[in-house]
Amino acid sequence: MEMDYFLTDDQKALRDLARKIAEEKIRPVAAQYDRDGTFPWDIVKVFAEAGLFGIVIPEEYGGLGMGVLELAIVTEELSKACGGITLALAASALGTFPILLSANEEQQKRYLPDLAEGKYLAAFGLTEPNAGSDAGSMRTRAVRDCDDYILNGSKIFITNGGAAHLYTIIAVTDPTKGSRGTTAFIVQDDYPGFKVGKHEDKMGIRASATNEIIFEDCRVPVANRIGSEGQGFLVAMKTLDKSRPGVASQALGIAQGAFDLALDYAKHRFQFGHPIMNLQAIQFMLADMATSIEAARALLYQTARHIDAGNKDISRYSAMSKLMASDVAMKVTTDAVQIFGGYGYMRDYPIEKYMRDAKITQIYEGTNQIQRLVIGNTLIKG
Ligand code: COS
Repeated sequence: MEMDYFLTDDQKALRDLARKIAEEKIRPVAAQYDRDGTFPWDIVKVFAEAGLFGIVIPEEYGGLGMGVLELAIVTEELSKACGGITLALAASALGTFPILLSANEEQQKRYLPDLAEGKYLAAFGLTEPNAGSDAGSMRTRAVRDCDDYILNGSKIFITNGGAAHLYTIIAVTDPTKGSRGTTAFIVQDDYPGFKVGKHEDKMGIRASATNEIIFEDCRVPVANRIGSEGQGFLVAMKTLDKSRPGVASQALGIAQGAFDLALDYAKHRFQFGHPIMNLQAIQFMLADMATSIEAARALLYQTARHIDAGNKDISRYSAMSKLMASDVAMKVTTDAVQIFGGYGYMRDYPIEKYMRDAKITQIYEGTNQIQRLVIGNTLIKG
């Protein structure tokens, strides 16, 4: 029996819906998408029809009006089948958070209904070639010109890049003020001067689009500025505080998916005259895997509840949940490959993909070293 996390009937129904989509729609095509590295538009349609793009969007804008916990539950379920395909949904939520958290009513009215419907996808643009962990050192410039800002520069490793229609972009409006001189914008892909650059060929999450986004004198209306000038870094940090549990849930789903396959394999693989599950060496590995997965889930669900309850100072727990779940995912998927032995290393078997997909969760939305820094800073400040 699964651990009882005291989910409501609505949360259980959403979990079951996501589980059904994962098993019926995603699992059968996961290996093909991994091989081809193409974007899963057919699955995006399934997500949209199920209303999943609206999970965290208020009902008044056509969403389900739910929270970080429900988004985590769905992301986890979908990621059990494929952590890459799931990102089309999770990265759109990441791109939507700045609008949800910091945009004005007019902007929310203009954009949230279409995002909730899944009519188009969103993406988040913070990272640059020379501004990764040191996000505050970004160079993309936004210069005011009457009723527009003119953007120049580029953002890299943008998840949903090229697939999304809406991009929440952080750019420098006052280069003398460091991170306090940055501003957030909603940029549409049909604005003049918006270009999609290099498409990345990745180790894992290959069904996810990762692209460079280039701004060449890209005109963005002042009406699309989120908050006031100088608040860009804050918008980004508040976004990451809400979205990092999403990475944790992706990592958790990848770990659980790999564990389920490894457990099944251990029960059916015969060596020395009996299933390898009878060997304590294998049992102990699976016991450790199951324990660490459950611990990561408990921290994630409690973090999500803590955030959804409207508590302030959520950075610490958000970072902890991402740190723990992604480290668990890497360890569990590596051990799962080990249990499969030589077969596990072969692409004919589904397990090595989980290990490749897991790695990014320790890196993006802040490396785990940055998560420790964020946690450490909250410990210093008390
Ligand atoms: N919530 C609200 N405010 C925050 C905040 C948060 N979570 N984190 C930082 N701030 C504020 C600080 O309080 C500070 O405000 P003041 O200027 O008023 O003092 C300001 O933002 C700058 O903070 P800090 O000095 O800590 O910034 P640093 O440049 O040292 O960087 C880290 C902080 C490392 C945490 C930040 O750069 C970061 O998160 N990097 C990783 C980026 C990342 O996750 N990238 C992934 C790509 S996005 S998918």
